[in-house]
Amino acid sequence: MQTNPQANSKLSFEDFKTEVLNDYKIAVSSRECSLLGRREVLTGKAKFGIFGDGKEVPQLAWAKAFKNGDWRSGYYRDQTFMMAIGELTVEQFFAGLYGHADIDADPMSAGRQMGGHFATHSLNKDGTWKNLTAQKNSSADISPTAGQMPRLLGLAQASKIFRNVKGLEDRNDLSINGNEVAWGTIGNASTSEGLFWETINAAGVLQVPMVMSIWDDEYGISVHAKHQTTKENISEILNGFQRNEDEFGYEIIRVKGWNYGELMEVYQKAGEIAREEHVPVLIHVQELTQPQGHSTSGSHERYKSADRLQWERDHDCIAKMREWMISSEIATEETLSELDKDLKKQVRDGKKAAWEAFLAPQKQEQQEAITLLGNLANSSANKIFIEKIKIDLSADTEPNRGIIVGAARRALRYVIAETTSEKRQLQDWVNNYFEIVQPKFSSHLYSEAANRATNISEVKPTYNNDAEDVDGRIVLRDNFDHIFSKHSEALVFGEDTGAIGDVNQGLEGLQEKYGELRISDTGIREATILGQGIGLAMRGLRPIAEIQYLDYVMYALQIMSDDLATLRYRTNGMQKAPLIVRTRGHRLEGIWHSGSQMGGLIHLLRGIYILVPRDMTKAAGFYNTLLESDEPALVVECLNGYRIKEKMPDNLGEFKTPIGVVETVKEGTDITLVSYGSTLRIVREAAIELQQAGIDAEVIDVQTLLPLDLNHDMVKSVAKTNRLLVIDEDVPGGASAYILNHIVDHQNGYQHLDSKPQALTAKQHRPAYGTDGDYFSKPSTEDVFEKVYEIMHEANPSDFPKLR
Ligand SMILES: Cc1ncc(C[n+]2csc(CCOP(=O)(O)OP(=O)(O)O)c2C)c(N)n1
Ligand SMILES: [Mg+2]
Repeated sequence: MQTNPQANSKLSFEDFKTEVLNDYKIAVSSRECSLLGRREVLTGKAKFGIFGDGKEVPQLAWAKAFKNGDWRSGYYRDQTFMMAIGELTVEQFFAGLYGHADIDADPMSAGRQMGGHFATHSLNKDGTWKNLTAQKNSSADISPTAGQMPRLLGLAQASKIFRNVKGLEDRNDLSINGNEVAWGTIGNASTSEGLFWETINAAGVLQVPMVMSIWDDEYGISVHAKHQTTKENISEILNGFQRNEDEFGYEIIRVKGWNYGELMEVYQKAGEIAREEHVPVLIHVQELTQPQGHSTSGSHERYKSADRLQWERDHDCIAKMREWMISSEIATEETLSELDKDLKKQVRDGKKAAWEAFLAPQKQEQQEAITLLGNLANSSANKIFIEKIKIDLSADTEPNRGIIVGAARRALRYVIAETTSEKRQLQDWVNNYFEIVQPKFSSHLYSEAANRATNISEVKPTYNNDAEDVDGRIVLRDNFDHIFSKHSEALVFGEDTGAIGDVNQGLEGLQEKYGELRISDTGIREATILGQGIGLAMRGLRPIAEIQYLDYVMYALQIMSDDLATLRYRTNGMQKAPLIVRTRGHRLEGIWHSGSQMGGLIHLLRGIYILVPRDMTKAAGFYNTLLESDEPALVVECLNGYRIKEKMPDNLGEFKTPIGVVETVKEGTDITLVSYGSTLRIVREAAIELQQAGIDAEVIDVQTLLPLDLNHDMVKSVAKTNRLLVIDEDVPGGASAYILNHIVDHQNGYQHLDSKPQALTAKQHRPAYGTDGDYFSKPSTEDVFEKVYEIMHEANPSDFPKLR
């Protein structure tokens, strides 16, 4: 791309003009979308609008430097970029704004995300990878500001892995020699978030091909830079990251966001540095504006001074580009005005087409409902009431689906006592409607492909006659060895994961064998360890991100919940990140390092599997299962289990623990005890003691909390014993309440119960330190024994007299 018309021949000046004009068209078209988009919200056709106006010109420059195979991780201002790379049309823009629940109409999210959240498709509709190096890629946006940063790190690091790790050379569908750049964008105010700083530091340490653009318009909604950024200048305070001859770091560049020529040069240069040298680049794009203010929720006249508003009008990037085009004789004022008019019309037409396409299926469904309501009215004693519902529905010229099916559902109440074929028809229509429409809003939380994790069958560990008893961590370590030799795309990273092979030596010696890129140490930065994993997984690698202790998952929890857990859902199954998060938790010592906050996790992480293996063989089996599939999971190893002896299986790397399947570890007839993880050992001990007291308990290990007991085996046990106690070391009302609810309600266990179903949990507070801290904070063998005994006493006081 030439940027200096004076220096060129006549012919190339013509080419240059065409290119600039084409860019201008994209910018104006994008601006028009923003202007009309706001009107659509204010007139009630769309719910909320946040647009890219004022940020158009730098995005044209970025799009030119962005190559096939590259990745974007950005935020809601990037519509012009998406249009410039050919991944967003005017109709699609408006389909997104209206929430059109069809992936072909709104390829960003099938209406699940508000407009301004962009994505491309990494997967085919059958769940298989597309050729990612033959297309331009955008990871799916999330709304929390700076939430795009951690994943950006992994997207960039993947290029480094592909370039330097042996065994991946033939994956040209995922990378071509690691030449891909990951491009991030963020608003100036969002650089105040910790995630921004954590990512910037980590990318500097890792030296990954990442180009970070900061769109600086001096505001974050109403809050000025003076409240956001020290010295009001993000690139100035990042100066210490600048690389020099002796030290690695960043290339930091500043540029004015309305200067088309300079922007073109800067983005070309940034792309080259990142792509060729694998060095991160930071571009501070200054002097940007917000012509319509932040979003449709407010007006910036309330908080910007008249001077500032005038300055923004004077520095509008499109107006500036236009002036420059006229003064450099690229186009005349008249040509551009004509063009503006045409573009306005094109956008209006696109908007209209999108609205009609959005409404068409709903109008058809409305007609179906009206016909059926009419038939029902004519056949019913309550005709007058049903007729009224029908008339109201017919009067709605722009009906949404809730209105349509709501009318049909309310009408059915008037014919409860009637039996007619018209009633049957409407009932069938409503039921069928939910079958078709509900998945539009609820599908793809987990994989729906044939190789989904819950479809991977169990393979039991097998043992030689002379199988050795070893520390649990040896089973894990030797199984990981098999994993890394079998899957060249697998890698693990975390704090102390590399050189010493994790704090419990479950990866001992593996860095020497597989190299520092595949078995690696990271800084203490849980959120970006997680993000690293997400980005690597989105690019087709199989990362295992290690969070040293379950207690410190809290630092990564926001990213797990907002980004990883929603990825498949928010893209309607068009992107995936099969990341395995490995951690260790449950009882050890103290307020931290003893965490078992499973209730919190299972509620915040729907979309991720949560696996709670009771020993290291089970844990290893989960890793083997997960690597056969492609879904994200959190595996919580028992922190107090690494030195406990387990028999060494002879089918390492092959045995698989099934996901969503419980295991009965002791059969019994008097009561069902359900537990998991470290607590299960205590429950098993208690069961032996109970046996001696004449109580025959059945003990079930749930093994996986998400999903829980897909085969409904737990209720079969309750049907036999008629009594139920769930035991765990979470707080009262945590995961134990979730399990109880599952058995009693979801599995209809209430029908079989002769005693009140109960839970035995840890205390409300966190566990105190030391042996007694543990005893008086978490359930002990005596607690389990006595709780079970109390239930039996209540049922049968003569056989089980009061204990204490
Ligand atoms: C974590 C989080 N906090 C608050 C918000 C609400 N919010 C949305 S945009 C925004 C301001 C962002 O400003 P900036 O990063 O400068 O981007 P700009 O909109 O100015 O381009 C805020 C506070 C959010 N989305 N996420
Ligand atoms: Mg801003």
